Amino acid sequence: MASSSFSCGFAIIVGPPNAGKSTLLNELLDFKLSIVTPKPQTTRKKITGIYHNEVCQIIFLDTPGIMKPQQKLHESMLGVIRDTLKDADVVLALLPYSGKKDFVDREFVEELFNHWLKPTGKPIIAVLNKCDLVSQERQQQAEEFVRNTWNPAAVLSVSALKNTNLQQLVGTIQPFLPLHDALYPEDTLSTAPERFFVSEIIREKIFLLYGREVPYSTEVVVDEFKEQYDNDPTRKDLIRCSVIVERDTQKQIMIGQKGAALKKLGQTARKDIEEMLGRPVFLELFIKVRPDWRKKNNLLKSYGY
Ligand SMILES: Nc1nc2c(ncn2[C@@H]2O[C@H](COP(=O)(O)OP(=O)(O)OP(=O)(O)O)[C@@H](O)[C@H]2O)c(=O)[nH]1
Ligand SMILES: [Mg+2]
Repeated sequence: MASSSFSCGFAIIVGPPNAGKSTLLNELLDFKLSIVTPKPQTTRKKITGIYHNEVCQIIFLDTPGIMKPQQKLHESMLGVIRDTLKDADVVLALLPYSGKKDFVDREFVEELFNHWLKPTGKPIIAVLNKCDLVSQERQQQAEEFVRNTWNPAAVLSVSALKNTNLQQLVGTIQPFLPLHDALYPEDTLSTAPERFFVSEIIREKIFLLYGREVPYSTEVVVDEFKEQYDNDPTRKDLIRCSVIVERDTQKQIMIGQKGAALKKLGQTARKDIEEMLGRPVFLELFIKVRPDWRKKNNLLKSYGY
C-alpha cells in the first residue's frame, strides 16, 4: 500500500546493441554502474540501477542488446531480456539515431515492437537516443514517424551522452509507475554485489584494450574477494579473477609480449575497481582456456548465464 502519492516501479531499457542503453543508465544515476564501450554486445547480463527523486523511485533494468543469436551465449542473453521484460512496469525502447537516410532501423524496430514488446501488453516509451548527432528538425520528423508507425505510449529524443532531455524522460516514465512506497533505501544504487561489478570492469577493459574476436571470446570470473582493508588499512583487499578465453592463441594475445598486455589490463582495471570500491586492492588475473565455452551449457551456467 502506498502511504502517499509516491510512485515506484521497474523500467526496462531494451534496444539494439550499441544503442546507448548502458550509457543512459549511468547518466540517469550519475554513476558509472554499467560498462560502456564503442563495441556492440558489451552488456551480457541484467544490470539493475536504482534512481531516486522526491516523487518516485525508478528501478532501471539495463539489458543486453537484441540481436540474432549465433551461439548459446546469445540465446542466454536474449533469455535475460525475456525474463526481465516480465518484471517491467514500463518499457524504454532505446532506438539510436544514425547518420543514415532512415530515421531508425525500420526492420529492427518492427521486430522489436511486434515480436518482443507488444505481446507483453506493457506501456512502451520510444526513446530516440543520440539526438546530438542529428538536427532538431530531423528529430521532430523521426518522432512523428515513430509515433505514426508503431504508436507507442510516448516518444521523445534524448542524448544519453550529453545528458539532453533526461529529466523529461524521468517525467515521462513516472506516470507509468504504480503508486507505491520506495522499495529500496535512498542510498541504494544497485542490487548486485560488488564482485559482479569487479568482473564487469575487467570485461570493459578487455573490450577497450583488445581487438577483433578476443573480447567476445572472453569471460571474467571472480574466484576470490578477500576484504581485509576495512579491518586493517595496511592490507589491501585481495581480488583473484580468472579470465576465460576459448583458445590458446587468445591466451597468448591476452598475455602479450613479455606479459605487457596482461599487465596493462590489470593496471587499468585495478584503477577503476579501486575507484568504485573507494579502497585499494591487489588484483590478480589468471588466464584460462576453456574451449568453446560460449557453446557449452554447463560452462555458461557456471558463469551465471
Ligand atoms: N553520440 C552519442 N553517442 C552515444 C550516446 N549514447 C551512447 N553513445 C555511445 O554509443 C556507444 C555504445 O554505448 P553503450 O552504452 O555501451 O551501448 P549499449 O546499448 O549499452 O550497448 P550493448 O551493451 O553492447 O548492447 C558508446 O561509444 C557510447 O559512448 C549518445 O547519446 N550520443
Ligand atoms: Mg550495454
